[in-house]
Amino acid sequence: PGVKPGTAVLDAAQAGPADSGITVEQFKQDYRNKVERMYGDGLERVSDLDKYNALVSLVRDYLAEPWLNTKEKYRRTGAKQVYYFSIEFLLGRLLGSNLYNLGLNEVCQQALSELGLDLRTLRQVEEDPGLGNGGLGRLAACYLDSMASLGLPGHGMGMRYRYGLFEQRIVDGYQREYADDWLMDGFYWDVRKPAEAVEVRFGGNVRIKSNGKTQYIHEGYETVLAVPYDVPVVGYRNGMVNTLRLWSAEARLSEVVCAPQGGSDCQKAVEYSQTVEELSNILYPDDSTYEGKALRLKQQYFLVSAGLQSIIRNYRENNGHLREFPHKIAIHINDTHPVLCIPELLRILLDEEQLTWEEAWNITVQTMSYTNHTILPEALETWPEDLFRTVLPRLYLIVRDINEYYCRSLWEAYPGDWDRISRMAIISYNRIHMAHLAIVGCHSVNGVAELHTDILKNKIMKEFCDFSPAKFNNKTNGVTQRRWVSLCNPALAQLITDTIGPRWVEHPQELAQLERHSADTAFQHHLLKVKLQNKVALAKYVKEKHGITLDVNSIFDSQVKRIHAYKRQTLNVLHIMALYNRLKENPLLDIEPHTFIFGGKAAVNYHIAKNTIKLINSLADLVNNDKSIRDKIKVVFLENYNVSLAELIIPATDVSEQIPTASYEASGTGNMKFMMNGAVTIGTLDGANIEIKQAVGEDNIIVFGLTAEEVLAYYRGGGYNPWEVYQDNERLRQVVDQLINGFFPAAGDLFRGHFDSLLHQGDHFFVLKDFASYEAAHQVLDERYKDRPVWLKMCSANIAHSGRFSSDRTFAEYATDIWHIRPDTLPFSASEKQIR
Ligand code: H2P
Repeated sequence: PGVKPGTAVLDAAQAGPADSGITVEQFKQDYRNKVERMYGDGLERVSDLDKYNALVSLVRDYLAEPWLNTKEKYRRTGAKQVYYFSIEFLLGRLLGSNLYNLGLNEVCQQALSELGLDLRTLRQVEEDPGLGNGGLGRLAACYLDSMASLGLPGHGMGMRYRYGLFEQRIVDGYQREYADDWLMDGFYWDVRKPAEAVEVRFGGNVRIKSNGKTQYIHEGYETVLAVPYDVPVVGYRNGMVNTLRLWSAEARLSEVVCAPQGGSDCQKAVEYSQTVEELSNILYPDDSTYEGKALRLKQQYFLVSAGLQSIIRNYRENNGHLREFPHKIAIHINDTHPVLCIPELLRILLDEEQLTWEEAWNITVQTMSYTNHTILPEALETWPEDLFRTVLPRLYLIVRDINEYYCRSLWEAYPGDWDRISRMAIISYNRIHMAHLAIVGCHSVNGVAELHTDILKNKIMKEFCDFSPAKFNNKTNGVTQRRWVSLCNPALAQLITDTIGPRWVEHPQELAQLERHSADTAFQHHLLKVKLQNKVALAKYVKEKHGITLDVNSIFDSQVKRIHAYKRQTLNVLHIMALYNRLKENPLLDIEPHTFIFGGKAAVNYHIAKNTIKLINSLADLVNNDKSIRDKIKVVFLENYNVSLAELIIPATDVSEQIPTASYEASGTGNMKFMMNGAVTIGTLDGANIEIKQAVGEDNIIVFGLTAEEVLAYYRGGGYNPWEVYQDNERLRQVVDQLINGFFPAAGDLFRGHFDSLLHQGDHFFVLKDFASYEAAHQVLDERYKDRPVWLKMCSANIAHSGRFSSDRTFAEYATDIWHIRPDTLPFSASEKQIR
């Protein structure tokens, strides 16, 4: 409801040559025809939604041929295909990116404008698809863009959630969760493929039949129909269109017999269909109950089983025996959610293809690879053995066998070392450890930044790494410069192209050429103008949506990401409180005016994170309404952070807050997006921040706080004493006390949980410990900002050295090192590259 984040429109020059083969005249004609055929009405009489839908439908028509050609070509060349399984794909709006990648943006903009329409307005009609939540899902979406743009035969496998995660609304400062009804007006990008639906089986029992060869007969199961919806993934001006396949759970009601006496049984059938559809209703259903856990497990199996069945069906149509499978197919497991791919592929190979265990196991391991995205214990999924056996009885037996074989090999390597074996087992203490299963069943295990991979290898997964070191490798994350610069910040993209030419869009490492211009006054002047223009756009949105007036000449300082204790939004808040206190003491204090921007969702059951949102909003109320500080600082929490909002915030930001407790943030990807848009990072030495520092040099980033090594050393020693820090630092003591002493007049005891966790529960995330150095880092930042040429040089250096953080680089590494595929071997001919 209400105001939706806007969209930038590319400048004509930046859109590059019109290589689509479609003229403005033709586009206009096609578009008029499309509207008339779809709605039986003229362009002048249909709504914006109709206009948007017709435009999507037209773009789909244009990309149909390259989509078909790409599939044909894969068939013809027999190229090895990669399938990226992920529980999330945080796509963002697709109209802009598809037009851009098709090379149609300029033509479309011109055609619409000649028809009296505005592309920007129509792009805003699009709902953000509710298919993801945080960095994990957005990374998967960046990878889809890079795979297609690099010409790699790589596809996504995901879920089509009816209601996404949730829509966040802020009511009286609190997060409230509403169903994200993103499909309400339809989703015109995907194609439903009912003929390719497959059945997924749950529950029942397994009968073992032994006449010479042991057979496993699965009986008494419940069947759910998995219906695929295919979304085209358009490569950047290369004629390639890959596929993201999204699965939806349905019941085949036509096969449920209604009793002749009618009535109630039909009612039951409808109710049954609702329980079936529940499987694909929501991303990360609440798992605090047994039923919730079962639903999550079923959802994961649903994705995996449907995805693998369709891959194998497709493989069979084009290939011979499944022994060749790993030479033709690579399956990538994004985090632990799709780890069931391993036992499910084994099940198919053993029970349906009748391969021997050894054959089936070798094929599986050679096919599968796994990325770990976090070391947080709660995210390394485990399932109660009983639940697993009940929901997936055949897979349970397979996992038990894998565990037995594996433990036997461990026993051979470490005879008598029961402790080690039980720590490394897949099943131990009645739980099934999905990360262990992933390590055992994949030929490659990678972390997402150098430090993260080191921590996996030397701490979290050390024993596994000692046992099979060759599996472990690092692939530092990346983001696509096409969405995260060209599309969201067209003015900056234009400036870059004017300065170094257009090749950076496909060869982001060429951004390094900007370094030569970073001290150039004219370049700096333009950069400043671009930033200001983006700040004005964000300020306009904030005014319309939240009624808050922002000072576009202040420093825009943003922390936008999931709300989590380790990401330390609380540290940011405490620092703002201290700054506010200083201003109250001395209203003439000479500080740069600041706008502190927050955004992000807290998980539904994560109470302290939800209270952090309330804390930020309480602070915003206090600060924004206090005339005595003369607007020196403002605080805003932007509701319902999503990709579209990020596209508005990131280009407008001066300072990028990347302040997790060192060792916890596996990589971060927001840090890369901000950097590409010329923001300066204030951050801890964690995740990819370390590599950003290496890339930009220490003068162009502001680091503070404990290192990962120091944090881990404290943990080994049993933590630290926050009381000492609290006693020693008066400003800190003041803000910590203010959490509970009535400073937030209406809050009562609301923030006692924060207070206690900082002082009485050992401050697990070192907020107090890092406070002084964070405050000092902010002071350095202010100093640098005051000297505008120095600051702008820092901004330019960040853009210039962001090429390494392109997902094109990351994906080329995955392709070569893990999947052993090369960019499409037979490039499309010039005529094939045209869309018509
Ligand atoms: C996670 C990690 C990030 C990482 C991202 C992608 C799970 O994302 O925490 O450090 O960059 O995966 O690898 P997030 O916290 O944003 O949900």
